[in-house]
Amino acid sequence: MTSISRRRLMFTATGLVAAAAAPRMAFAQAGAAATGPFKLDPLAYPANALEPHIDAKTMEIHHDRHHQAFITNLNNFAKDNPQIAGKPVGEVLGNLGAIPDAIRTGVRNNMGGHANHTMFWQIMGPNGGKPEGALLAAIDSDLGGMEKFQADFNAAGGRVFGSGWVFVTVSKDGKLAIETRPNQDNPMMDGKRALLGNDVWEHAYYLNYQNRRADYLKAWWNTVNWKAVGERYAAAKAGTLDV
Ligand code: MN3
Repeated sequence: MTSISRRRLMFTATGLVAAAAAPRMAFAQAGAAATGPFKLDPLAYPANALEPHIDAKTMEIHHDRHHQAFITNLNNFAKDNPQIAGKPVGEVLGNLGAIPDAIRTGVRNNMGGHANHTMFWQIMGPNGGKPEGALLAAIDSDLGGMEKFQADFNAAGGRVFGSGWVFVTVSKDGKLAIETRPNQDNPMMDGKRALLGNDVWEHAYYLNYQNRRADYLKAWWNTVNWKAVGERYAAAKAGTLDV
């Protein structure tokens, strides 16, 4: 995430904002009714930019409705629990035990969903290139090279029962691992970070691929923005990767 969007996630429900983030806040409010501290960033590319691998309608429904629902739910929780908007998302998800019982599951699901989808939009894009440099070296040493990595990742995504995510997690020393999570859980919930991840909820692929998750997993690689993933890898090693 950029530093500006990270600051935006730190807005308090009292409306106090970091000065540097104020212009973006004003822009966001001009575009849609302000309903709370959590905001949905627009996609950085057109909804049809990932066709034919992911169709525009799927992207619109996924971003504008599914991700927006997490934001709306978080803003509702924040009305009575402004503390959930007062810290970076990674800190809140890393300490869910501090969240009141009544909203803990809701925060887990909706803030996890917000974090997962923010990452997901960021690591996709048209003309995504190929992994390079330190990232490619880590893929070779930790995941057995691109071919094995992609086959193992697709297999792990295929094994997720019901709804969930398949991730590549990255440790602070840059070590990579393929891991899955159920529902909208995120590696930040156990102190890790997602380098990249693919959404294997049916809403991510059902319009185009129906029940053929394996075909979606295979095609999805055409949408990955390796430049963005490389930047996330560098940020993870620097300790600055947020969601
Ligand atoms: Mn989704």
